[in-house]
Amino acid sequence: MEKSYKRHLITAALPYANGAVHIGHLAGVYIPADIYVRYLRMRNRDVKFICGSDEHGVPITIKAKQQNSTPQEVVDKFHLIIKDSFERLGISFDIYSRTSSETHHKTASSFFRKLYEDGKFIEKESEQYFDEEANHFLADRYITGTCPKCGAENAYGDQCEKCGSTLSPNELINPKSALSGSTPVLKKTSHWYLPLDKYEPWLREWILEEHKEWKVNVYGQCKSWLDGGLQPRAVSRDLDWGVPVPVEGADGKVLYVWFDAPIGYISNTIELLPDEWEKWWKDKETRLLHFIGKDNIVFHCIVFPSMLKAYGEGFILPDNVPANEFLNLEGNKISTSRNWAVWLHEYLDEFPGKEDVLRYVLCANAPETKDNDFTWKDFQTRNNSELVAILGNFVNRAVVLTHKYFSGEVPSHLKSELIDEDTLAQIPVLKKNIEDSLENFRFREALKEAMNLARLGNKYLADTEPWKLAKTDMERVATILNTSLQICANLAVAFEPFLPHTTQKLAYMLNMKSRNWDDFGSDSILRPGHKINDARLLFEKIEDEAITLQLAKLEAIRPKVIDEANEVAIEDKLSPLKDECTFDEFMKMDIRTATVLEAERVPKTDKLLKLLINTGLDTRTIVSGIAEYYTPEEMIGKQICILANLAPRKIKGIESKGMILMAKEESGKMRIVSPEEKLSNGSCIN
Ligand code: B3M
Ligand code: ZN
Repeated sequence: MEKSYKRHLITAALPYANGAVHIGHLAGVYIPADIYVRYLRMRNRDVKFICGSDEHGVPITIKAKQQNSTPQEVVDKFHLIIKDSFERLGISFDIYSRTSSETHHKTASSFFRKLYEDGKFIEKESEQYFDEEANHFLADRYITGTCPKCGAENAYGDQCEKCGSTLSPNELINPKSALSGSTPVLKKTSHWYLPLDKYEPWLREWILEEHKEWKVNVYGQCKSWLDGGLQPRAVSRDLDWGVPVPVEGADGKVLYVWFDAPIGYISNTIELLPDEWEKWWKDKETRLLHFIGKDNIVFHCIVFPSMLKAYGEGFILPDNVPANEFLNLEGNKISTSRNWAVWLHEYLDEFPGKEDVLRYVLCANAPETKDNDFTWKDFQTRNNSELVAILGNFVNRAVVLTHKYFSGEVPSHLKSELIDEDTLAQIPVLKKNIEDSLENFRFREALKEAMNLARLGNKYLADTEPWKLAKTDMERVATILNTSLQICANLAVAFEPFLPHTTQKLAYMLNMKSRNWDDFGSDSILRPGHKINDARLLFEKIEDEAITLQLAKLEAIRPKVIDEANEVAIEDKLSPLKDECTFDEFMKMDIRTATVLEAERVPKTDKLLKLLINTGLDTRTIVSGIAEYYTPEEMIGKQICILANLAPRKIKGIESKGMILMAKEESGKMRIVSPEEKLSNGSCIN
């Protein structure tokens, strides 16, 4: 926050309304964003916190199919669950709207329309998978197949969940339609593309030169995307759920969800501030920040900024995109489909009044620089030995003793000793540390420093022991309790961004009418004679039973999750035997010898070689993912074996006819398979 901005526009990733929110989402996105926003508000900054449900996209249509309902019913249900659970947790959005809103449809539609009219898109015909049984084009997520990178089955057309690679449907081996299970065919369709490649030089300059301060994980991901070369990206889809493409003759086409969703940030701002939204999006004195998870980096750092740039008319760009890594649960990746998750709405029902415990644990353990693990044991320990034993205990002792010795009135500072001054002098130091950490998105560190303030109070009471002095030296007791209450008042400010329910209780106990960040650091927030309210416990111990119950819930699912993990482990060594195939099925495969005539790298990829080969029957092109193992020069002249009757596939726009046989070792090393002695091209292998 070095530059001083007039206002801050903070967005948090729009959750997909195809499911509820779990602890992974919270730790990665919503808790850090909320802490930051509450901090800015405490500092009297002009800030708006924007979010809403992402209600388009294929996952929602898939969910509707699975549940035998409609996409609208799916989003209606989850929008409410998500909105309500965020509210209960105290995530303080200024607006939580939804992308099915009329405002959003209008905004996204006119955004597209302007880019279209300004000639910012290219229109391209391509071949896309089509399910002939269902009579439907298949979006990426509707196609599953074998991952070309790691060999995992059931990779999606846009991503392999096992190895994390971004894929395009044409790369999948043995594609299958998720609608009917049939093998899809390629069919021509026309779509609009945003030519990201044109924005590459500008993006390089803007990110790699001007935003070196971005988090290492974010900067690194951007750099690798940019170094890999950007390609035009389709912004429309053949689908019947979404914002219709506002162009004549585009029936059956909608905006790609990743085109419309980020525009949702704008639409929701418009809905919140119909008359002054433009100043929030176009005035250079607005600081825009996107809080997201690591899987959304490319969309927020590369695609959306390119869209805004293409639009022109002075849209600001994000000043920072503090993305987090992932949170695991009890040693395994959170899996929504297997229910390996802690769902926010369930937590809130099962742990009433413990909203801040979850906020605390998820912030203390946030996956800021690497993936982290949530365990129920750690949850219990942090509650019992930190929140209860340190923060709660200190506040309770200070308030109870004040009632006991001074009938609930803040006593005066009557007799100072060095320890009081030394203790109070620590507060501004801790404040400075909290500010520095927060401003650099180091929320765990900031929370730790806030906790150190409570530790300071505890130590002070333990060192001064006012309960022992009460018989002999009431002036010292008055001073000690005054000092302790000042620390309590500082805690009510320091913890506000992190634990808003708790600080509200604390402020009520201390009878504080207002809390300002500017007061934080002061040794006289509470005036002598000020009346405080009765002590109430801020936190309760969490017993083993509650934890056992949660663990039992997970244990019931664990076998499934473990099976999967084992499968992965075995596959990592040797891939399991495939399903049996009949002699006839094998004989269908036409495997032959061939010789490489020409070889070159496929531009902008690092794995692919384009080979021209002589099969004896013809000369043809094959694109193969062997560039990591062979240079083009090494390949020329080599005799290889190919699956000659594999249906042609387009890879990076090149038609590839056939597949080269390769042997792959456990370690990942690959070698081509050749006959022991050179044979004439076209010799059959069986
Ligand atoms: N709904 C993906 C996600 O929740 C997506 C974020 C949209 S932000 C514009 O990971
Ligand atoms: Zn994979």
